[in-house]
Amino acid sequence: HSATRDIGGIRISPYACQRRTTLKNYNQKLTDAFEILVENYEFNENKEFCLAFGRAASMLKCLPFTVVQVNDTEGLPWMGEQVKEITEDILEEGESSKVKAVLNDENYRSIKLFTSVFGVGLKTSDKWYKMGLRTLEEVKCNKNLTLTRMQKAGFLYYDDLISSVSKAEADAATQIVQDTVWKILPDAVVTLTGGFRRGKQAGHDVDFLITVPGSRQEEELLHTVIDIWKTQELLLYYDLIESTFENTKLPSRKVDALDHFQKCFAILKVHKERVNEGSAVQSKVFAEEETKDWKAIRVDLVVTPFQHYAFALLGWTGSRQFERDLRRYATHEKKMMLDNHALYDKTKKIFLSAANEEEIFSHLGLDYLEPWERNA
Ligand code: 8DG
Ligand code: MN
Ligand code: MN
Repeated sequence: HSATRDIGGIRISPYACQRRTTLKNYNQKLTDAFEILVENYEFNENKEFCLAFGRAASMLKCLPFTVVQVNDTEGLPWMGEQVKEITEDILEEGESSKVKAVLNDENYRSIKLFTSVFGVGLKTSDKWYKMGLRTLEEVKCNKNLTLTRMQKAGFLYYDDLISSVSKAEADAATQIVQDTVWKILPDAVVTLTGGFRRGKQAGHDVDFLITVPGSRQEEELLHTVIDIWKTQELLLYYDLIESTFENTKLPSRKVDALDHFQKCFAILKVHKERVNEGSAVQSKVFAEEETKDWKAIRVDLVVTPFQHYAFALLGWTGSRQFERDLRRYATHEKKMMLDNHALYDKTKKIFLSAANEEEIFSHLGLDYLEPWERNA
């Protein structure tokens, strides 16, 4: 199952953290199909199948060639029977009946639609589906529902939030975050993380990591940032979560565990004049649409103490599949525990510190992967 194979001298490891996966995907037709299945199994809470198709998709993303026949995948890790069957259908018939069935499935379509609203997760979607609701209009008109503050914002800014964030918009958001943070603490380090750090040209949000080298001045920072944005009327929504981090805690065993840093999930008002798309299209849109000269953009801000910065950066850069495999690798191949805060060596019973990502890879005995090689 977890065999390794050589392709043109390139060793294909079952761990995504031992594969260089850039955004150049030669097998997008297959990986798109698998990711639809992953999503559907996620909705149905089938963890095993979720993992199986997720790993297969991630593996195909690193191949330096297009798979044209099932034989091309011979000996690759994670190519189980089910995966092979679907691969065969797509290669031979151009599509998979199983994937088509999912795309036409009423439950899948409803959950997909409902979870596209910021603040709506699986539980809420499931509830709405079981109430017989099928469209967002039906949800909005239903008088019996009480929406959370987050969901209200999700509906209010729905159109802006479902249209993906461009790199230019991410840069505009970065300017706003840096301007504000540096006004308060000029020494603070503000780093763009998430998909944009991996080189993606579009994303569903913009992720930032903030730290202050030296003293523990970071604790009040986020509160002050929020106050400033409020007076500037740039904050459409925010949820500030205080840190629950303790230095002595061992790294979490769970692969998908959330971290304990102070963070803020926000919707920022980004004025279109701040967005430099590098074309004349923008001003045209601008002229036709007189009423709204801004776009609502989802922003995640995470604040970390300086000594945990490298771990947080590695954790928040993603991709999710890369992170999962990195932790799995640490646990099973190194008897170490890794999470967004720290790395613990269970054999030596010590925490291994790191000033940058390179040092974490080195502690784990891994070749360093640049952020743009982590698109597993
Ligand atoms: P996208 O926004 O372009 O869709 O992709 P992304 O940037 O890769 O995904 P993301 O959902 O914004 O998450 C970025 C990384 O942050 C991802 O590898 C998972 C990681 N992450 C944490 N903690 C949390 C958390 O509490 N919420 C979310 N959404 N992501 C988290 O380490
Ligand atoms: Mn993101
Ligand atoms: Mn995010």
